[in-house]
Amino acid sequence: MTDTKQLFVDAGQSQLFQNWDSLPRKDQEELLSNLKQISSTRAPTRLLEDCQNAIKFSQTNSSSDIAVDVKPLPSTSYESLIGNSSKENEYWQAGMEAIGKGEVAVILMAGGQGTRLGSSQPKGCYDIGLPSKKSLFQIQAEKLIRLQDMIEDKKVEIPWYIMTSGPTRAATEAYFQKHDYFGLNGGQITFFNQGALPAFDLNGEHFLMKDPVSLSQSPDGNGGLYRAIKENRLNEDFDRRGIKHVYMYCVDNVLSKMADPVFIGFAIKHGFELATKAVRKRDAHESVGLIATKNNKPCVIEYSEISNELAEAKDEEGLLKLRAANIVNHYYLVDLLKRDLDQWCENMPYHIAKKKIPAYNSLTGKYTKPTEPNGIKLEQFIFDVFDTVPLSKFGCLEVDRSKEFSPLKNGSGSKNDNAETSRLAYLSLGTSWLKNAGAVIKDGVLVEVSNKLSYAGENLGQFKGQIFDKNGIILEK
Ligand code: UD2
Repeated sequence: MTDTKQLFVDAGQSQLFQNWDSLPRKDQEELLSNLKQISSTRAPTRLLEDCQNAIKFSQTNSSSDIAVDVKPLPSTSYESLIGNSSKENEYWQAGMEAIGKGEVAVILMAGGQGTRLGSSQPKGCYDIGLPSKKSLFQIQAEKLIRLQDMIEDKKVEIPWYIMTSGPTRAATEAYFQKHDYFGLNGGQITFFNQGALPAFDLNGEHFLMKDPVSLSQSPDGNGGLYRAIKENRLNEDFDRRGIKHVYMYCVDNVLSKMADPVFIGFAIKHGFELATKAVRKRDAHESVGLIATKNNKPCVIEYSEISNELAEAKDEEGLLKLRAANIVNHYYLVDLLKRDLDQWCENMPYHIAKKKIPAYNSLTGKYTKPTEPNGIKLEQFIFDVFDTVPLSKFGCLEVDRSKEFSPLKNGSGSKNDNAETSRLAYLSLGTSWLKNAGAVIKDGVLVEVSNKLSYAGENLGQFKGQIFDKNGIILEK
């Protein structure tokens, strides 16, 4: 145990042992065990180096993105479904064929703590105010159920891997158990944890302490998915189940098309190893990453790291030069995950977020609840591996925002991306499906169409001619 102490002292962290002699033996052991657990994933010197690199990256990045050669994706890697559904059926068939052969799995990233939303529960449990009161998790489960039902002549169970973090794991798992997995077979759902990283002081030189025996830690970002796949040996599980294609998505998007056969078929038909979805950016400063190329390699420039200049840059038609908004919907060929996972885990950069982090000061023995940012949290971004894939193997499918993207990010009373906008987007989409199926919807009326009944607007012919003249109706299977 003393070499753990030495490891941290040698890394300039003697502040952790300021009160060592006055700590009871059990607290000394608890502190060392916590430090050993952290250093077993990454040496303290490496973590401090990562933080310094992230600080440098944040200082240079937004000013330099004009300097590097940033361009929209070439047409060979970009296709739009907006007003162009000619290929949609072909992609749908290819995707459904893969799902029918049991080759498709879904990975959900649900480790975020939803601080902007202000909810203490995991985001997936959130009730966005639908007449049915269904949560995001239930809506996502019901889309899987409908998709499984559409596979003819055989029972297919689409494996659903749910990444949680320390703060979201117990509540998430308990929620699914309480609701008996919303009608799915519990055996097709795998919960796994992403890693955590210590927090640093503002100049990145010292780890912050949470209390006398532990460091302040937070989830390692959605890019922690790759290390979590490795640590939880998911690639072996994919092999056991014969999975070849992974659909990965973000918990807070109520319109996310679980295991989307069109998207998977798009990647299969083009032989893409990695693919992502995009919607048209709403305005120059929407909080979304922008899918582009940097020095001819695929990339996403995050909203928190882009210069105003580049975010507002227009092309010769007066449109935003970078308007392919990332919606955290990605496709991975499992062979790519197997081939590149280790180097991704080794080489992915860290990004900094300056936060107000409650901390214990070992010098004064006092706890602080800062009103201004007092520290740095490091995180990895899931899309930081895009540049390791050649453009010929990378695809981006532009989809209709009204059908596929309405994120729940902000608390009530905010301008957009909140429970109200999510609720309206979900109800409007279901109502548009009914109209297309020939139902008569009175002006101003919204109908909730359960995804167990319809995945993307199919299977609603029975409502042709039916009149819907009041709100609050729920059409269940
Ligand atoms: C994400 C995208 C941004 C844009 C926006 C649209 C990234 C890095 N940024 O920004 O480009 O697409 O969404 O809505 O993807 N998560 C974890 N573990 C973590 C942190 C996050 O699982 O440690 C999950 C989180 O539960 C959510 C997703 O990753 O499902 C997005 O996370 P976020 O809300 O932190 O990302 P945001 O909105 O800053």
